[in-house]
Amino acid sequence: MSKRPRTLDAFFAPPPAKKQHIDPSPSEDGKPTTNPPLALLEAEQQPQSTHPTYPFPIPHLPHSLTSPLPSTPTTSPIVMNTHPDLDILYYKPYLPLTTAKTLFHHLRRSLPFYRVKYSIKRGALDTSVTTPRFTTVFGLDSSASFCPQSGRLLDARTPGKPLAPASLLAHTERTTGANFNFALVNYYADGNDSIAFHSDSEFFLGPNPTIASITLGSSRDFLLKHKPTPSHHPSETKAMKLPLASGDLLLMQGRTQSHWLHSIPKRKGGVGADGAGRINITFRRALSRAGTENYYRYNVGDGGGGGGGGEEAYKWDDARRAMVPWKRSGGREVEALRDGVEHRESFPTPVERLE
Ligand SMILES: O=C(O)CCC(=O)C(=O)O
Repeated sequence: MSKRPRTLDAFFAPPPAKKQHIDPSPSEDGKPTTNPPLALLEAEQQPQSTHPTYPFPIPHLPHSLTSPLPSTPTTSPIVMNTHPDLDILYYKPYLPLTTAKTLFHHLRRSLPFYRVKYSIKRGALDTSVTTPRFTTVFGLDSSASFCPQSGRLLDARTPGKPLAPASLLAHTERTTGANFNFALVNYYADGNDSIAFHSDSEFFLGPNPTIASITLGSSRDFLLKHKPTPSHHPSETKAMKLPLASGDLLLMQGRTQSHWLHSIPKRKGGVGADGAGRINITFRRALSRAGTENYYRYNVGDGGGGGGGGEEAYKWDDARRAMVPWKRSGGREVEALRDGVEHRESFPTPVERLE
């Protein structure tokens, strides 16, 4: 396997050029594509990213997958701005179907995921809740460069945790003109996984954050409704439904996060139409240290893979076709964990989220 130096630059540099494979299966337009079938993708030897808080090394996106990323989106976006405070560009699709499918399988196989636990007060009782989906976070952490006086981010391009889908992030920046520095990746294993109405108007993203949200795998409904208004606008009660499909991109911008709520409701009948589960990637831009640390703590814990109070890490098991708890074994993985424990810091209370 080719070894690359473990510098931060290396995380953003494209992997060395590989021979292109032609996939005989047709794309949406009936022509052969340059995306490799999964067996070939697996056979590719990919350089890997390591970080003290990764429970295992993470392979880069294969060159055969990133090189065909089109320089412009497949379609012009649908502009959604006729409702009050709504400002969304809906690229349907953003990625070709075959690229989205290969990316889905690669990310599900490569990334450590976590099942977030938090506690809420129900009457006098503290109740523990497990978020019904898998999540993981890449990008900035406390090792990034912040202004000591204001706490604001100085160097947005210095990754704390290297971004696994970095080339996709760069492509999304080129398409949308927005800047992002971290990614939340969600995996919905089946129709029972969901996220309740909430907005991504967290303090550390600034007042009107721009968020790019990409769907890979099964289609799921995405609901949008206005936050309560003094005039009880009908968009508060009648939710808008977008049937997000594999390869779609939603760019939520302007006043969308501060004035609207969104959700992925549970879906009857278990898995989606193609039986595959769904990955959602949201690219965001963090602006301040405290919020960034909170966000990591909330979504990943200490990233230690179940050791000493962090969230338990899960990894996709191809044979069992399910996420299984990641178990520590020997060698490099143990080293990474040991390093992770040494780097553990104390964090303030978790970011509040509506579940
Ligand atoms: O899965 C999605 O499309 C939405 C995800 C979301 O709203 C979030 O993670 O904040």
